[in-house]
Amino acid sequence: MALQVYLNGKWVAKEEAKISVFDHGLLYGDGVFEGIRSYQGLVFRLQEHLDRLWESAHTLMLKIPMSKREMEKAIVETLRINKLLDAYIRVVITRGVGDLGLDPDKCKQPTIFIITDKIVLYPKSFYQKGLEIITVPTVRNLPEAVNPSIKSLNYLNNILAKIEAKNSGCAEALMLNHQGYVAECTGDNVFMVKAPKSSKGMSQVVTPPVYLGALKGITRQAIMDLAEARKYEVTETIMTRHDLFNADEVFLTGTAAEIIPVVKIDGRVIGTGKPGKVTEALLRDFHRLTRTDGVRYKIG
Ligand code: PXG
Repeated sequence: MALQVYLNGKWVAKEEAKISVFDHGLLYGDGVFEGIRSYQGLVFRLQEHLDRLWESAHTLMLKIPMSKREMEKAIVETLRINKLLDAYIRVVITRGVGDLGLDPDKCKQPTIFIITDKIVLYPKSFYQKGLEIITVPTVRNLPEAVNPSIKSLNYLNNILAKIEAKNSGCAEALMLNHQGYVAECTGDNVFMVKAPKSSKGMSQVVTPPVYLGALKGITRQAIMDLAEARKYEVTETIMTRHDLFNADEVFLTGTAAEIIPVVKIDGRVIGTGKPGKVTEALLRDFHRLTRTDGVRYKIG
């Protein structure tokens, strides 16, 4: 059976899952989305993803015409119909069909769709050897212009950065904010690890505060919680490229990537040049968490 897509309250075959060329999601990037994972029949942090989706929509004054509970049911039903236990879930809400003008009030009905598909994992070598990333000229959107906390359909800022990274032979870009502080990567948050300050101390796990221009990542929060459980010193601190260059470990977090070690930034080797112990411990903890924590569903 062809993959079934939830589209405005119905399930349709992938080939039939089409939207209007007058949809403002397409014409203007006017809409919001979430990327969610399920692991062995458990949807990871679904409530957090729905909360963020509703918050993004609220800021855009886009009223989602269903409740979070109904959305949860629609997501789980889509997974069941497609018999997917390990899945990537994309939930999209657009402003809907309007005319050829910006005015969102002309759009009477938001478009809602849910795609569930097999998860495409990053190459194993990223995790084993670590990633080389590069700082790109495109700065992260100003929070005062398009706040990076809104997970909107406007991803050109990130796509420009991704193109620049790939032009330089890197798979991921480090993005700075307009003041030159580290913000995040194109689809992942950034962390650094510093060795304990004293022999009795614990490793420090540091990530930039979201107000500097980053998405409040759900994986980011999970990692901060896991790092705290390990008694690491966890802080949200402003940081520069210099801080990252001189960190003992750097890693990225995101729904698709989970945790990816970074071993080189702008030609500078990070730490030993190999994935670090703290990164590996947190990745193990995260894998355990995804197998125990989530909204459970059954197929068949
Ligand atoms: N920053 C940005 C700009 C993102 O888009 C993250 C950080 C990490 O957030 P989460 O909540 O996922 O930990 C994201 C999330 C994809 C893909 O297909 C991208 C994301 C999520 C899922 C899939 O590249 N970005």
